[in-house]
Amino acid sequence: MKLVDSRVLVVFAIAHSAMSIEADAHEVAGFIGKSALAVDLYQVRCFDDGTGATDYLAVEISDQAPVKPSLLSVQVSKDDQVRNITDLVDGDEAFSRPVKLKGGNGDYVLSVDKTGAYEEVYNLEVHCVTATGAHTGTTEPVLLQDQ
Ligand SMILES: [Ca+2]
Ligand SMILES: [Ca+2]
Repeated sequence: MKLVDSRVLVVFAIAHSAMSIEADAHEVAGFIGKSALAVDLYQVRCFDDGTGATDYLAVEISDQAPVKPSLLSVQVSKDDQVRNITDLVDGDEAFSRPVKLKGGNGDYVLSVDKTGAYEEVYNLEVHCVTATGAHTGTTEPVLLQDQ
């Protein structure tokens, strides 16, 4: 009887940790090339992992060292809606304010661009959020275009 109990516990622990990972924010480390016209594209899917349906996708961007004159921005789009946010301070390790797009469950496209011809390193933080502010199902962002 004790054996059975511990097996159940192990299965529960694995399932629980998988859910926790799914519910956490997803961070992407990116690199964008020198061209002033360079754009990196990602796709993220929001879904109900049992926490609840998605109300909006929130994305933050952090312009990492080295410090360069160009500013980095991320646009979030779904259906006919687009929202933009820019990290105004390069190399301070702090993220921009979150850009939020109320698009429900489904696929969102993130595009990262910049204001000048400098190579840049950045991080993105991505969360699908319910109407009550809980983190819900968020897939690992897929890189669609790397420039
Ligand atoms: Ca930088
Ligand atoms: Ca910053």
